[in-house]
Amino acid sequence: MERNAGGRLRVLAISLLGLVAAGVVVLAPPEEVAGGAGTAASPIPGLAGLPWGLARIRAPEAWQVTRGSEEIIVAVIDSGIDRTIPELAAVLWTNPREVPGNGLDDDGNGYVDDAFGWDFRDNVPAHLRRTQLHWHGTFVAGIIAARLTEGGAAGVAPNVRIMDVRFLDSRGLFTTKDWDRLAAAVRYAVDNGARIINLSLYAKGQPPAVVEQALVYAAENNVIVVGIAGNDGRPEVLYPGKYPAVVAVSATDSRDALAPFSSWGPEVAVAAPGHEVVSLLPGGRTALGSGTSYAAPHVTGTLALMLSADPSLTAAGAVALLLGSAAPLAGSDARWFGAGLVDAAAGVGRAAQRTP
Ligand SMILES: [Ca+2]
Ligand SMILES: [Ca+2]
Repeated sequence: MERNAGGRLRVLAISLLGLVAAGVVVLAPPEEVAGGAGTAASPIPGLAGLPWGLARIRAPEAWQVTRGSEEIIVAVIDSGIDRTIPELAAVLWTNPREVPGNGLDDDGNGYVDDAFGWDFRDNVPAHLRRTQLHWHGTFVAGIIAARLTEGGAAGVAPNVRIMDVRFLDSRGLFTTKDWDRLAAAVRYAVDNGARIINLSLYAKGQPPAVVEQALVYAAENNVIVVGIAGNDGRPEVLYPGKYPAVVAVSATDSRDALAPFSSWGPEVAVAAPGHEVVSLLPGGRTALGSGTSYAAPHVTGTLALMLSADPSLTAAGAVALLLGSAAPLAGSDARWFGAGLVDAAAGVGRAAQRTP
């Protein structure tokens, strides 16, 4: 196992063990983030400063067509997003039919003052969190859509809009008591205009039917759900990535090898960079993180660019183009990488060609 076990990881690992010992069987993303201020990915020749993952999926070439449209909304169902980071504040979704802070459900969607998304952990509007944010959601959102900053992090689709839907707790975890929250979070994203949902989380064991029903609801409403293979490093894709309604993503390293922590199996749809990925922590520091949680946002961002290039694409149509344009990896096993490494330039190119 190639894990950069920094202090943060050790703290997290201890808490995970504590939960297992307590008989709580459902765990969420145990990715590690090592570093902080001053850490950065190794520069790519000719692309100095750009995170290697973005170069590898050919995001700069895709940006020649589009950097994303503000009409395309991506829901990040995760641990919440730090709204104070300028690179993310610029791309966060606002609910156009909800007046914040007036105590009224102006748009009648069942959520009072959800002007900036909803926090299903504290059950308050997304900007009124009561409990401390875990870094995971900020890191994931940054990979999808952070505005490029000099020498810092950048997202795949920096002009789309991110809907902040908090689900994971302050430790980045959830338990078996939370399945209804997850289903509600998925339905919220669908009902409020998301075209894509990023689900960088996994569970031990199979969720109850309410979760799959929500994911099928997303598919029926033309919403793509991108999930993860999991971080067990074993030949078993974990839920919810295992569901047919989810585009399951495995993680590669900078040599296009399957990352040692990445789970794999026949349900893997596509692979993306997930080892030592550059993104943002709450507060705005740049850091490296490793996990399938950070591979999925590369795919989510690519799909967001494709939908920006052609908003008339259906969810199924976009996924078919994504898989058809992925780059096969030499000597690969389809259970490792699915259709191959996500290729944003090819995917966006094909989507743009569809437009009359
Ligand atoms: Ca509302
Ligand atoms: Ca209101």
